[in-house]
Amino acid sequence: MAITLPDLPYAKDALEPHISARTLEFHHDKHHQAYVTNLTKLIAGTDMENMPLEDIIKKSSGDAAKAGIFNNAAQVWNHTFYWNCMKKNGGGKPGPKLSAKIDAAFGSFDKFIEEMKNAAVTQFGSGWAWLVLDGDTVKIMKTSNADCPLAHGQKAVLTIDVWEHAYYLDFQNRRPDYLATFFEKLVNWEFAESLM
Ligand code: MN3
Repeated sequence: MAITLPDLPYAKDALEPHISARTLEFHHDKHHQAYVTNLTKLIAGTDMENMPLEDIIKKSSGDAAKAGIFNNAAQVWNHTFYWNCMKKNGGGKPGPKLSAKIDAAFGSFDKFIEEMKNAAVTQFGSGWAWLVLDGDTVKIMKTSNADCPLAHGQKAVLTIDVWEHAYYLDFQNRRPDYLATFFEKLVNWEFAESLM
């Protein structure tokens, strides 16, 4: 199974003025593509060459000798998932199934947003903030660099890329502004609900 770069699920300018076409040109066409290209080279001729991406992530996780494979494979997966977590005219509130889980876990939607933003803003350096499904319960997780819930037996429901390349052209160093915009204008709750 060849590892390929999936198309963005929207036009490059669909998220403007919040996330620019320029950011998506670099983020999707250069960064995401580079992870695909690197992974393809790293697994060529190995027993991982024909594995599904999820299996490559699980098999290479925690193996220091396969750190390069893990990092690139997880970044391929993470970015594909992240694109789906945003849409044109996003924002609003989750659907009924996810809302019920969020209320049960955090007390209220507003409290969840506060905690998710806090996780994302306190992720030191590069990484990701996630909402994950752990059994029947949702919880917040943050990961460094390429690490992802799949490597920890968790199911991702929503993610925010907090590597600087995700927001620097549009927000410079203002990560909190990027996070506020993500939840007010971009988040695709229909996608998250579809995973319940
Ligand atoms: Mn990124």
